[in-house]
Amino acid sequence: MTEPASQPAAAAAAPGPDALILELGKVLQQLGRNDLAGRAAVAAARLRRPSTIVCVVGEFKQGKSSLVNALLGQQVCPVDDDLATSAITLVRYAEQPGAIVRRREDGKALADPIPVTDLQQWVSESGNPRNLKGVERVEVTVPSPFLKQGLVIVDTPGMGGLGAGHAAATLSFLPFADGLIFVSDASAELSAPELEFLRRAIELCPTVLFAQTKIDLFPNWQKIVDLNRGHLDRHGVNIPIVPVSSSLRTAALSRKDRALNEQSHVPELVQHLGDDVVGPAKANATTRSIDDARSIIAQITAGLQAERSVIDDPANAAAGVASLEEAKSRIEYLRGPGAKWSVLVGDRITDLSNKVSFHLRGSMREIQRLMDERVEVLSKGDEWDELARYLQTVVADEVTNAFVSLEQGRTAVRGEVIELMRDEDLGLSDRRSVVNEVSISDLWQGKALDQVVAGGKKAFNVGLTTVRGAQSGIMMFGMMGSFLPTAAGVLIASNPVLLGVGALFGSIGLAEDRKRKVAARRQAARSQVRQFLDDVQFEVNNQISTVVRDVQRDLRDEFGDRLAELLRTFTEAATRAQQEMQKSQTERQARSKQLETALAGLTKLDAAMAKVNA
Ligand SMILES: Nc1nc2c(ncn2[C@@H]2O[C@H](COP(=O)(O)OP(=O)(O)OP(=O)(O)O)[C@@H](O)[C@H]2O)c(=O)[nH]1
Ligand SMILES: [Mg+2]
Repeated sequence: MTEPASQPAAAAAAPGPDALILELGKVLQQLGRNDLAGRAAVAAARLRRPSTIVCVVGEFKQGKSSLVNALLGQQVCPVDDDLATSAITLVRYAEQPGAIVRRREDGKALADPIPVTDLQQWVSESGNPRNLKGVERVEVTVPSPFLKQGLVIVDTPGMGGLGAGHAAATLSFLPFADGLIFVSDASAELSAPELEFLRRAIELCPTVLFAQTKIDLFPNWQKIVDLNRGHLDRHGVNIPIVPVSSSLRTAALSRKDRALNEQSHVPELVQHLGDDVVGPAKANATTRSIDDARSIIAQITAGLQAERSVIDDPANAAAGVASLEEAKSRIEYLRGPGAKWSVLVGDRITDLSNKVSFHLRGSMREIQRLMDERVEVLSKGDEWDELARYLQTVVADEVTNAFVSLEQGRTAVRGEVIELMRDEDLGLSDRRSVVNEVSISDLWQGKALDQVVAGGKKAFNVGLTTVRGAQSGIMMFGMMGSFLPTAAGVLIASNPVLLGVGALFGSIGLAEDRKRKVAARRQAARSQVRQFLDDVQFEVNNQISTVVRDVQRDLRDEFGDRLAELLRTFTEAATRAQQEMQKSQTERQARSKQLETALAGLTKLDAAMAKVNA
């Protein structure tokens, strides 16, 4: 049932990136390098299925959950006239259907597996009124072919109602999404808040699509689409509008009715997702995977070349082996806890964590000050509502900034370590030795990757490109869950403290003659705001510590693994060279020939890969 996202161009003569990496995998197996073959397999998997996050957002009851189901081709997210979606739901591919509820109980983070059929009890207002169960998000896996290409679809609670709370919370994770489907039904034109949301969303997310839903229900839908096009143009929002009907799509799928499927326009939306979201993600994944594969080739080549130069130059064999041993001990040292890079990771990550927390504390204090000023002149209940919306928005902005800074900081630290690794090798490369033929420092590739930027985007977006998509650390380290500030989002969107303040003021104007009462209420409002800011800060700081711990561990693992591979490469080269030196000249010549062939094969493979990334 799935529509192919973007068909590759007609079969070209040159082998594609998949085939090249597959071939490299075979070579590595033959060389007995299971460790590197494993890394090549990861690169190949990323190529086949680059992870991309697409969020489905919109006001209440516009048909978001229905659209998610229509895209999936099965009823996964609960839909109803009165059942409002109340929790963020991530849907991704797996052979087996399943679901995990992530929630808090007495401050403890829980992850409970539940049957998919029980979703309604967790993600809807009726099953979990006022989120008493403390759900932060639900992660669902389904074997839907639509998701197989690596898409993660996120169904979100409707915005509105509670003020801008949900909108603000949703905006706070948009920097981490690759695409956004904004949903508004064809019953009416876009409202002012919807337009305002879209205007901000296009600054935070690279691809925004507008799905105008329920066109089966509203015969006038084309007129609404035209009016909305005008509104969007006037607001400078240039995004595709796709009119869709989830009901027609569902009917078409169950009746296997092709014409009806076209009429639902859902295939058009799928096409847009393929071209505008999955396509670019695939391109990024290809660049990364090929770069990874090439760094493997560089390393293997270095080992084989070192061995060959020892064999070919028996007079200098001892010196050759000695310099290989030196390379080994240098790498051993780098693997130890005292190595500069290891210390640097620890220091920089601590600095980063402090910097982000400090900034957050400062901005919360500033928000508190501004709020105090505004509360001082507050006189009506509905003014409070507006103020609360403002508060939620600025707080969500600061939470977004904190997470974006974390990811940008991670990228910077990684770049710095790569730089340091290159420098660490200078001592070796200065010496005239066989290992010098291939400098170890050349093996630290990947810096350029961190500087991948999308052309033509706004300056802010350029900074954000590193935090999302298949090339980002979030995906690389499987940290998507901890990076999406959903817990903070839930807190911002539906904070009982904030909701209480509205009631405090009521909707009646506060008469001057009740001055004392007014002062008391203002005082109460100020302390409620302080409580809210404290709660958010506490929650975000908790998440920052988790993320920082993960980042530090993953960076150490990444470079530790690379060093272990390198050590093995040079150890094996030294051992084999020594063994060869014991053998006859004919045997040595045969080995030299073998190495020459292997090296020629690797050079050819590398050249083909270079072309892919050119
Ligand atoms: N006729 C028709 N009805 C639809 C369509 N899409 C959604 N609906 C109906 O609209 C209502 C709301 O749909 P949902 O998918 O739950 O909307 P939602 O945006 O997820 O709602 P919240 O999560 O509560 O904000 C349900 O009664 C759906 O059956 C459509 O394409 N055609
Ligand atoms: Mg819903």
